[in-house]
Amino acid sequence: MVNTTIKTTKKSQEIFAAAQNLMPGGVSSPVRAFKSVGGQPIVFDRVKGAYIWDVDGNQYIDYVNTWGPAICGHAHPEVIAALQEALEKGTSFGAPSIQENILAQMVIDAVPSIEMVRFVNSGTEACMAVLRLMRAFTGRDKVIKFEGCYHGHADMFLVKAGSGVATLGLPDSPGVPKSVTSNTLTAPLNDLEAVKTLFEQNRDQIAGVILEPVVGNAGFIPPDAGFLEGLRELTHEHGALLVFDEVMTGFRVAYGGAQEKFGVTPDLTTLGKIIGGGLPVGAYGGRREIMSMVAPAGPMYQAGTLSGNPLAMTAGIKTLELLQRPGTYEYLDRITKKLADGLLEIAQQTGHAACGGHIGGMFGLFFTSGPVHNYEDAKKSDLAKFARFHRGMLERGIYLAPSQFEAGFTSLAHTEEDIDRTLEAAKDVISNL
Ligand code: KE4
Repeated sequence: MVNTTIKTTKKSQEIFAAAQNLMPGGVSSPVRAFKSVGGQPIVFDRVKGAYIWDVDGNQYIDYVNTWGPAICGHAHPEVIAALQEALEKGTSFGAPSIQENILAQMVIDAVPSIEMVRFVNSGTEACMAVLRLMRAFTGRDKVIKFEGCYHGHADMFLVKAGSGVATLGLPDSPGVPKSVTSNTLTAPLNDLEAVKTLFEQNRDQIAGVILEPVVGNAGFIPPDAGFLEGLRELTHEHGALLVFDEVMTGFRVAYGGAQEKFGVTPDLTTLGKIIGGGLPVGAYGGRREIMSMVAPAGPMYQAGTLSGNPLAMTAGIKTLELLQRPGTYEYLDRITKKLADGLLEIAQQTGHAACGGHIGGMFGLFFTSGPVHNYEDAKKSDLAKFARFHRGMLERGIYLAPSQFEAGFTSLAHTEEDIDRTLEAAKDVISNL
């Protein structure tokens, strides 16, 4: 049993205080600042397997997994060895490499919708490019996204989610002109009628529909039965494209992603996180006739200095090789189910309104009776209680995502003992919430 008693976080506090003078909010990405759960973020010193060590020497069991990529466990020895070998050959080529061919073939073999793929450097880039491709292929400008879904920080996706029925997007962030988001339509998740209405109101103007097939960015919200199938039918009927943003779910909920798990094949897919094994990567891919529009094969322009970086490709190749080993997803499902069901049981047995669940190596817990079918439902959860839960677990050496509107992640490195330790800490924390 790992000893995750937190002694002091003095060094974390000193380093984070200095960081705030150097970088906005002291972080390189907003969610890391712990704004929505309060308290100070811990500063990582190193990670290995299922564990984090902070700069004060405290050890934590990690359920953020660097937001998904570390599905084989942090710093897997085989990934590290492959990277060490690749490093001897240089850090960047800016030219074709065999590694791109190898990873591209693995992605094509794994993901049902992908016949051709383009590598980029982040999920945001992948989603930006796939939106341009949807528009280029259909000649239409409008796109439907869902409230609470996150597709990176590109202007056209930063849309104020209208309450209730779908609305024309209004900028959610300063600096995003209305002209950019006016073509972004929104609908509540799991609401096929709202999507039908949008198609009727914008006949022949909608290039496509993009969604997280299992939502992780509004907390964990799986698709209702028939929802994905309904979107597939609607987009076919209206000559629009269906795009699964599998940056988070790709290789996480199944080796072939949510599209394999649910048996619904989109026209285009975005990927990221796991396929880079922890190094910067993104990708978009789909039917050959659509991807053939991408420059230089076709006229739709998209480029990147570090795209297809040999180190990211190497880490991705080794990670997918590890994930192909027999029993991977059965193990992930088993330990994640034990964790998610255990947390829910503890919350409900101690009288808290709670709901949640898991799919593959992804899980979530809301402090609301639920059920949570969409972002509006998710926003009804007790955010203050979640913040206290997060803080209590952190103080007991359990590192959860610092926001109610994020999913949790397990890895092949998490043991039954780690799960038992986590549930033991949760019993202590939740009973005192
Ligand atoms: P990146 O640009 O952060 O690589 O990917 C954007 C993105 C696109 N699509 C989905 C479904 C995603 O989950 C993400 C990024 N996920 C967040 C965590 N929910 C990244 C963490 C962060 O923003 O710091």
